[in-house]
Amino acid sequence: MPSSGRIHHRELARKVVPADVAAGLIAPGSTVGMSGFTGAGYPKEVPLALARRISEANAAGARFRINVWTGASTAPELDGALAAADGIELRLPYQSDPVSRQKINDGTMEYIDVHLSHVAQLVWEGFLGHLDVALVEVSGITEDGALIPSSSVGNNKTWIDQADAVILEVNSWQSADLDGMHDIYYGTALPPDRRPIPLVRPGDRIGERYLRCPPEKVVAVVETFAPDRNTGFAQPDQSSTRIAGHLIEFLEHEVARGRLPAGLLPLQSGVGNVANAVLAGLGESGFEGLTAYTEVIQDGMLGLLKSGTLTVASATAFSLGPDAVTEFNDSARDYRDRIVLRPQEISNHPELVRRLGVLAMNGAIEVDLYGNVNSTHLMGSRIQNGIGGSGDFARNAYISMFMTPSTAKDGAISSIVPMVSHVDHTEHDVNVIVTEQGLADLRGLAPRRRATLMIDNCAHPDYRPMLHDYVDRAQSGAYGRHTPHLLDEALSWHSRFVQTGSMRTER
Ligand code: 0RQ
Repeated sequence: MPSSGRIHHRELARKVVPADVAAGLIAPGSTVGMSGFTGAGYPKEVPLALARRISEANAAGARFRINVWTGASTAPELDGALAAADGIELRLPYQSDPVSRQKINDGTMEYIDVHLSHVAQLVWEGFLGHLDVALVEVSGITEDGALIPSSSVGNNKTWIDQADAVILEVNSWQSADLDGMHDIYYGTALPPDRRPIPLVRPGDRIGERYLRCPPEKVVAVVETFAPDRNTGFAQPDQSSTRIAGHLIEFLEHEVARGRLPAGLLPLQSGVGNVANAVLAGLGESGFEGLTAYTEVIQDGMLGLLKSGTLTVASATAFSLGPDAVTEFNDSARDYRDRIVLRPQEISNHPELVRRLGVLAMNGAIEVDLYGNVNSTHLMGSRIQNGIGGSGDFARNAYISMFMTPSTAKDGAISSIVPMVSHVDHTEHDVNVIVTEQGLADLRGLAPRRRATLMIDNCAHPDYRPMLHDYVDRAQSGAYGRHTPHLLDEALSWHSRFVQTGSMRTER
């Protein structure tokens, strides 16, 4: 019998089983849609039990692998354990686990890197194939059998709707005060039946409080008591603090010029330490009455909500370091009216991002002279994480900003390069680039003017002469002078790094 007191539906209470029994219901070759988004709300015990079963089967000579779909990244108990057991054939739509990353880059695990707002549509359309099982963490089950979501919503609605069978993990570690924070919109449809989504302010509630799930579809329920596990954020270093400073000065300038309202427009902030540092910086600036229409609520955003600088935040998940997760869990009730957690096709919806006029701030790996951005690949072929929601926001934002330190690997790599080695966000979707050196506002500038600004404002001084030299020679020698490139040299910085360990030349 259930012991957590979180399962109030009789029939579902009778379906409680140990994790290894539930894992036994997942057959080799299955496609499993799991909950989980940036280390929040992922199933914690069934994937571990499944990884053990897969390891044993594979050690005995079988080839037991499954396809894993989620909201976004999860944690070591899910991605790490299944990847270490060689149990994942195909992974989508986003991950940031080091073991998985290694397998993907070794070519032994397939990975499809998808815009996060597109996933549900791809599944409904049937492009991704059949979904066998939905494995979803919830924080409770009501008397009527409705599911109270946990610390992320992600694609859970779609998984439950589309899968043949549902396995639930009911995690009583999750705060009971999450109840009331979610807004599950059931109004989406495929064309030609789509209707406008009736959301005009970040805090609007347009859907239902709970996830719907026919009880007969549930084949097992597992009770857990386990924390969300996320890596902590580093204290902002000098570089991140300077990036934050430039960005905040830019926003203040836009307000002073009358191009943004005093309370700005809804903020979106991406993953990583730099993004978190910008949020910390906003807390110390004079801005008030801010709002967020974003994908994840990280430590910095929780801090802004706590101080009252941020009045409301819409997202699909939390992404909190260990201290912030405990703090939030102890005081979830205080935040309940100011946080709305939505399915990721709504939190990241292009229609809504464009209508609200979101100010998008995302991390870049490298940027080229003309403003094309690579967010995903190191040296053109090694995936780091994935595009995540950055494209959903950047393409549709009111102002699309990208941030990166000007160098990586102790200065051996310039993050400002002649041509990016992989393109995620094109020059047409990118407005502002920020490094610790300064900020380049590329709006309204033709390509050659952008190049000059990128070099003088954003590149590291050590690399400026090389970049100027490239542009000067390209302008006189290129096939065309609109976006001048020297084709033999455009990616030579990357190949030099691969060969010598540095992008620098003696020239
Ligand atoms: O490698 O760990 O081996 O040293 O790349 O670099 O500086 O730790 O990056 O944590 O700030 O993340 C773009 C990856 C930045 C992130 C990215 C090397 C560097 C290091 C990582 P090492 P940092 P950060 C919505 C928004 C896509 C998803 C997104 C990201 C490693 O922001 O994943 O935006 N974005 N989602 O040394 C070669 C360069 C390099 C480089 C850094 N120019 N060339 N290597 N590195 N610059 C939220 C969601 O979607 C969930």
